[in-house]
Amino acid sequence: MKIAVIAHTDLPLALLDPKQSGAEECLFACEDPALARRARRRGFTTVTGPLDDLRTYRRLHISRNDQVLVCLESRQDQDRCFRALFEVHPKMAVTALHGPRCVPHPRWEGAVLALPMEKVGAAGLLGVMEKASTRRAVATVRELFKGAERVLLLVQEDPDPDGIASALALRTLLGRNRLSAVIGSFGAVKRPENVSMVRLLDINVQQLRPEQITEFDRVALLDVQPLHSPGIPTDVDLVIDHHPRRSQLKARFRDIRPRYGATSTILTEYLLASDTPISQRLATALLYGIKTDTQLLGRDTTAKDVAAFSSLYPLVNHATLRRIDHPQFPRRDLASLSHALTHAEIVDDILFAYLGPLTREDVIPYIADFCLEVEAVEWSVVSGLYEGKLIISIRYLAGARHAGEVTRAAFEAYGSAGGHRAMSKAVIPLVQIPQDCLAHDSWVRDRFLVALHEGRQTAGEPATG
Ligand SMILES: [Mn+2]
Repeated sequence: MKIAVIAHTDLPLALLDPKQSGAEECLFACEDPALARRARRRGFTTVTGPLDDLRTYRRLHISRNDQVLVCLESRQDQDRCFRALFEVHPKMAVTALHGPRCVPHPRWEGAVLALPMEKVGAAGLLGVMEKASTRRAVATVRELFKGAERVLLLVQEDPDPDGIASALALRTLLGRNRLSAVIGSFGAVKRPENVSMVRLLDINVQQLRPEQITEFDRVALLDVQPLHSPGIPTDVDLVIDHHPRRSQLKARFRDIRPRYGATSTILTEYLLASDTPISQRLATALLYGIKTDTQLLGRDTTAKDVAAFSSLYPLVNHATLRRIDHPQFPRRDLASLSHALTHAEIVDDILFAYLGPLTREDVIPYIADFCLEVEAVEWSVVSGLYEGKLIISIRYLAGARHAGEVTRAAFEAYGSAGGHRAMSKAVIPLVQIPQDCLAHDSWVRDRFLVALHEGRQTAGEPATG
């Protein structure tokens, strides 16, 4: 993409730096040779010629995918320019930056986007002021941890990607390593995706007992506050979080932004504002933190989360990210998988598969996703045994029914059950399954078919066999 500026004054030279613009070439068209010289010194390729002469615009060699900024201080000049410009490039995207006394004539409304000068100034200014206040916050945080020998970066009891990434970012911001700033939790990293995150990114999350807090000179809470889980101290040095503020909290530094989708977004702003280099590993962790907390920028997302996500995206190791998100299938479960697929039962458009005992729970939803790919299958109902519980993952392709409601109707009486329109889950402790149940697979199938059938009847749909 090229950017072409058409101007009479130096103003665009102050606003636009070709090196920072991201454009492959920045062009500058004007009538005054002295102005053209100044533009060349700034890194623009210049074209000098009358602004109502078609040849001037031909010499720009721009096409429809390029962008034009017109910055002329009278309507008369604008009209001369637009007439000639659109004669040469009829479909060009044109923005007219203008002062209060030279709003482009309404006849150009469809073709030219009018941008009042004061708007550009305000947007840029507010962004810079925000950066200034973030820089101050970073300086305060660094001051607070200066001289401390051992720092604890405490995350939630079931450490999640947002908490872990935020702790890693704070450690980087403080210029510390894994010995001088320990990432700690009162629980273990449990979810399979989170386990692969810390393994693939080589992040050590230490499991601690609450009384071990006294071993540290400073304590920081990330993505967590007191009372979220027992043992989280109420009197700490720093809290950075995006959950609503807890009144019990006492902290020497506090940055709580409940509107943000992720704590990782706040830390990304800290790193960017302080020009702290972001390694590929850190960027991958932070992006994954934002991604999981916002469900891929879907839920509870603000423009800030999107901005942080976009800044991190080019720095990320996408192969690693993919491996975190798609945990490798355990070899030990391969036999149960092949057995389940061979014995999968298809009733109408519903596929039932039973995996038996498993070493990891996430295999079940993974296979449920996979089974939905089978020809003519609209529902997949995949179950398996994990840690004394029967776990059922349901996937639904079409739109008329609600997977969560059917799942609730089928299994609510025995355990937890529910979900969304297209995916749902039930977790049933084995002790809750009725004594007369002979086999888990047929029990799941029968309960599910009854619920689906009953739902169809109440919905007034024709029941199918
Ligand atoms: Mn979070």
